[in-house]
Amino acid sequence: MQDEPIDKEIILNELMELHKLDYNYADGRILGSMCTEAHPFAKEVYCKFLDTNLGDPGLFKGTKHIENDVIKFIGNLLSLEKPYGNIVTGGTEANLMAIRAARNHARKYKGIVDGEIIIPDSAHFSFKKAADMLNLKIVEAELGDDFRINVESVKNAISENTVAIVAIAGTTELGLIDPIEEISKIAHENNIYFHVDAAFGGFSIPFLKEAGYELPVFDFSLEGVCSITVDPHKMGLAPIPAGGIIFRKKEYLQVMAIDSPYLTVKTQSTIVGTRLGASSAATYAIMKYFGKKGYSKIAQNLMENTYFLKEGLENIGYDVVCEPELNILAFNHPNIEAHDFAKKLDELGWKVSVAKCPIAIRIVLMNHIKKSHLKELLEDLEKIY
Ligand code: 0PR
Repeated sequence: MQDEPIDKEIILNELMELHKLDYNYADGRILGSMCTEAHPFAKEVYCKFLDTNLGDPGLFKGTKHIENDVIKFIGNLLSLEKPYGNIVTGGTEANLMAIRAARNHARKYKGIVDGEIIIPDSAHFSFKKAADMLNLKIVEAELGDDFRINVESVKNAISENTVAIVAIAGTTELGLIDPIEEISKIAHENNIYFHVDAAFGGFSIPFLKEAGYELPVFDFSLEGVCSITVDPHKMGLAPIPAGGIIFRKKEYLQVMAIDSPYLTVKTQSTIVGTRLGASSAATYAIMKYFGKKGYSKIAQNLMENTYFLKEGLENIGYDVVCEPELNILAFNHPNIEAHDFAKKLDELGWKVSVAKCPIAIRIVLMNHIKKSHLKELLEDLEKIY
């Protein structure tokens, strides 16, 4: 750091030069991201709440009220009348809170010391971080031929040390929904905590279902579901960072409570201490601004784009890995290995990612990818074929 102060304009120029190195959502070239450009109104609200700290909610009662309202809005969307939870930094922190709640609950009420969590092979790597931090053993449940969790495999994986079962509503790689109703039943019968990771699908499945799409049940209407991750900074179009963790019962927060004697609240259940109120305010704003109708329109439009890309790919001759259930599409070149294929696309400016299970190019059709971008992409793909 230099000794003397520097003029604002010089600093800003320097920063904007570096910012130019970043890819831009608006260019439509970022094809593997679950985040997208936040709505301008959400960003405006975000800036107004930048100094609020929900780590000490007694000082920011209005913003705490906003967070509670957002949890209520999201919980109600997920068929839960009286939800508990927090707006956190993202899906990773939300999943970590869920697994911590499950571990602490099992420790307190069942005396489990060496806990295990059952996660599908398709689970996001955040569960591996959670297991590492919480000292839990991971037991992986296999996927079926349809790339969804194999229910028998879950049953077989249960042991006296199981503290949680996890299923996904909108898998990271393929956007598929696990058979959550069946797993909820198994979890409930065995009195095991059941967490649903709907970080990606939570802000689209409810709206698509209402619009007539036939999608499976994944929410709190299933009695076995104890918590759900839903991220506003993915399909919710809120600014980063905004993850959501919703719990069915207050006791899941209580088993994580740590004394915070000198704060305005005497216990804290979140992992983070000082934490942004801006994320809650921006999520509140964008949820009110869009309403169910607005989100429904976006979700349907993204599904139409997904089908448009699928048809375009199949017309050229590419192999689509599976019928898309949400707005993620995975495909392969008949002769070029996926990583080499991704490199070729990168040279043409397309930023795609490669799924591992199965290995394939994966495209997340977010709001910044317009039909015109897809047409350009298909033209390039036709040349490579
Ligand atoms: N759960 C699921 C199902 C996810 O897909 C993700 C992230 C998480 C949890 C974790 O969420 P956070 O990243 O908010 O903590 N899925 C994407 C991934 O890691 C996120 C992403 C976003 C990746 C933008 C790339 C990118 O450019 O693959």
